[in-house]
Amino acid sequence: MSEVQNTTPAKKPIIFSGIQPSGTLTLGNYIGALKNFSKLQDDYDCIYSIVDMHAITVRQNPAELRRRCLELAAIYIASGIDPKKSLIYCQSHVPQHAELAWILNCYTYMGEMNRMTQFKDKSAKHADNINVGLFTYPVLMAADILLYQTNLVPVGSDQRQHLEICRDIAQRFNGIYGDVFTIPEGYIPKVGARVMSLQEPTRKMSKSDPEDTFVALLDDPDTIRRKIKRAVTDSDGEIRYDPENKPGVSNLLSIMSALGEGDMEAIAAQMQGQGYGALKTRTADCVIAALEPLQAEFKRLINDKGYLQGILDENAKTASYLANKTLRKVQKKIGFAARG
Ligand code: ATP
Ligand code: LTN
Repeated sequence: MSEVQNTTPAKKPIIFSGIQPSGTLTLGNYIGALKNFSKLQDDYDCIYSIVDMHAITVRQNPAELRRRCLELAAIYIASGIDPKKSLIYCQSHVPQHAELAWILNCYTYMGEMNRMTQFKDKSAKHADNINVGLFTYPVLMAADILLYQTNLVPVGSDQRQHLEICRDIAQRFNGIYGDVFTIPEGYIPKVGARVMSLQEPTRKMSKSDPEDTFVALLDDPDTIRRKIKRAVTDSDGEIRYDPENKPGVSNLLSIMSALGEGDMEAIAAQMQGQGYGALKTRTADCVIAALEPLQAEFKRLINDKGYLQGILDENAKTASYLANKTLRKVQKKIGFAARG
């Protein structure tokens, strides 16, 4: 008897990630996260959210927040994410995120949240608005990830601790109710997982810091050149990869490496005997060339608001359908009354 051929295509593993529309995207966001999003879309079913609910843990101007959400959709697409292959949508359009986050809040301990370093950093930065949302931010992030039975989460290394807590919450829940959630893994780049500030190279480059500390994805070539020229280095004059002792120079070397110039030591060896001026010129050339195609595509897309809105609307429906499957399962497991 011949075997029946299974014609159902194998289900691809699932990727979920999100970026906050909390400011102009930086080179750090690009190298640490965004650059990898489009690369993964052939081998995974990818879901990329514009996490506006996370963004409001810090006070936002309403008109700007609305504009930035649409801009982030355009940036996602301009970076190569194909909205026909991957889902791009606003987190606030899919109410299941908030619903699952509430449930998971009841399975997360104060002590766990108290250990989160991002909460400590952000409370210090926004001492006038240390709200409860900022405190439970990682629980909402866990809900984002777990709703879609995510296998892999591409993020920069600053999100490692949040991913760990997400896995802990999922394992705790599964321990009580059986295998409800897939336990996700992080996908953190080897080079460029933590791009440093141009002005204080011992701190992470961040989109909510002052302008001169970061390169914005949409900065024009002159601005990029100027910002990189002014980047803080050191006074010993030697081009060498040594993040401990030479954080500024090492940051420029890893930016180039992440953008495809080879490994840091090799670039440093090629540039032996040259000064920091040459290093900065080469870094700027490399960044400008890497961002140029994205910027051109962004300019085209941002003028087509109807198209962007259509994608967000359509994809939110699909995301909501997928999210509902997990949410219903969770509600049933914990004993919420059945619906008629
Ligand atoms: P904010 O300053 O508003 O907290 P952010 O710049 O840290 O924002 P997020 O929206 O929180 O950006 O992060 C989006 C993605 O970019 C995450 O995967 C995060 O790990 C990554 N990322 C952020 N900053 C860097 C950086 N300096 N280097 C590498 N990856 C980064
Ligand atoms: N907290 C993340 C953004 C984020 C996220 C997610 C990333 C929110 N939800 C789910 C990956 C998966 C940050 O970068 N600050």
